[in-house]
Amino acid sequence: MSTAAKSMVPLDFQHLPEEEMLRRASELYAQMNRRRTTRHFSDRAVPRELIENAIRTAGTAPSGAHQQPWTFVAISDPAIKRMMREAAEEEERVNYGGRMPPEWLEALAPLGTDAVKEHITTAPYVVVLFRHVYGVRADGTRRTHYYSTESCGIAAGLFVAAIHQMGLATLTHTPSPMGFLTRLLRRPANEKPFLLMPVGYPAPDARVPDLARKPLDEIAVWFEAEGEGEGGTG
Ligand code: IYR
Repeated sequence: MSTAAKSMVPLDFQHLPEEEMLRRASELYAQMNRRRTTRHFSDRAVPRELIENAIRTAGTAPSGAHQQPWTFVAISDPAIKRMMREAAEEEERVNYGGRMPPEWLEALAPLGTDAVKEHITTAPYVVVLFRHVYGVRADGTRRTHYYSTESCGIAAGLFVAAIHQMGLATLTHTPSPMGFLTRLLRRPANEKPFLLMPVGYPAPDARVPDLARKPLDEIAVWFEAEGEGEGGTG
């Protein structure tokens, strides 16, 4: 075991019986497989504590050199949400009006998206994840960040899972370009907008595209010793 780390503490790890492991694994899969991205939100209020917990969960993500290169900005102020929506829609009108090539528009057609971003003002919370492209030391000098994109991707995944698990809905929205978020939310120069996520209850009449997920055999490849791996339930 490496002894290079300055201070190490014992790992707090819970060993479970295999049956229990299988039960938890399949329950989480079933629960996550019920998650859908929706663009139709209700304006019903959401307690701030729920958002706080989702951000705490996202903040448990592993990160390059444990630099935790993320800031979550949670907006419920209607005036700021309105400004965000206006700026996002301005960019998206350009995107849908020709900045996105035909192939991209074709790929999006089944999702039914357009330049109208009502979810930004309807959802009670909008959470914007900012990626710290580099760090800033106390003396103002820059500190290199490692794998900040991967780290923020993982944190975003945990956030999405947490929101779903608590019984709320979210949408991973990437208005492009996102520079207006830096200005509107007054973030420092080392932070780049990564993802915008409205959070709330789905609208009572929320609709989603009729999509299917790839089955396991299309997303997984195995290298195993002869005779291994036949115990799975497919
Ligand atoms: N940013 C645009 C377009 C868009 C792009 C992808 I890739 C999507 O999966 C969905 C939308 C928008 O938000 O409408």
